[in-house]
Amino acid sequence: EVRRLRVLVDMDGVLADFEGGFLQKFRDAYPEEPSIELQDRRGFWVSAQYGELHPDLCEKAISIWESKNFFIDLEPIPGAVEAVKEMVNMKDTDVFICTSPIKKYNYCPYEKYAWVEKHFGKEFLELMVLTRDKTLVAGNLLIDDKPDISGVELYPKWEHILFSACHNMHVQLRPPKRRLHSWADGWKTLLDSKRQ
Ligand code: DGP
Repeated sequence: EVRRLRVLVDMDGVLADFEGGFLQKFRDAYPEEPSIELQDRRGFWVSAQYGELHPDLCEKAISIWESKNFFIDLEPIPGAVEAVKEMVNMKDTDVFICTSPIKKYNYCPYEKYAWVEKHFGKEFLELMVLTRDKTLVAGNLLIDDKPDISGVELYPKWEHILFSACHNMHVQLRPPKRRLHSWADGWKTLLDSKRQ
């Protein structure tokens, strides 16, 4: 008898380059406004850091990801598509794409499905989990770039692996919390460490 390993993979910042796509579209939309280089990003919430630059910039930032075609146009994170395609074909491994849509629902949920179909193919639509509360989803691993993941379940089943992103590079992890630095980092070793 083999226990299967269930891996939950986040979308924005892990599969899709939300930060890069945001910066490019923000600069195109507001060429006269200041913006934040990726290396200077701090904190998960983009709108919070832009709001500190100038109060008007909070809602201007939000207008970018609330726009049609923002999510579908995101570029894949380097190595992500190859890694996840390989992961789904691994023995005794189940993979789900676990993502929180923004609350303005006009485009985001539709475009997240369309993005997965575009970059992975129709079969991968079966793996989609859209939820605003990832603590409800049971899995062995959650690979996610958000440093603090909380919700109504105080004891989530998964171990959160922090996927490195421009905004979390300086976050000091509390042991035994672990990072995956990129898709070129040892994700197979990480999966193996959870198998028994
Ligand atoms: P997830 O990566 O699955 O936890 O989804 C978080 C979503 O929130 C993702 O689409 C990125 C987006 N996001 C990033 N910064 C902000 C922000 O400042 N405000 C809001 N409302 N959403 C943000």
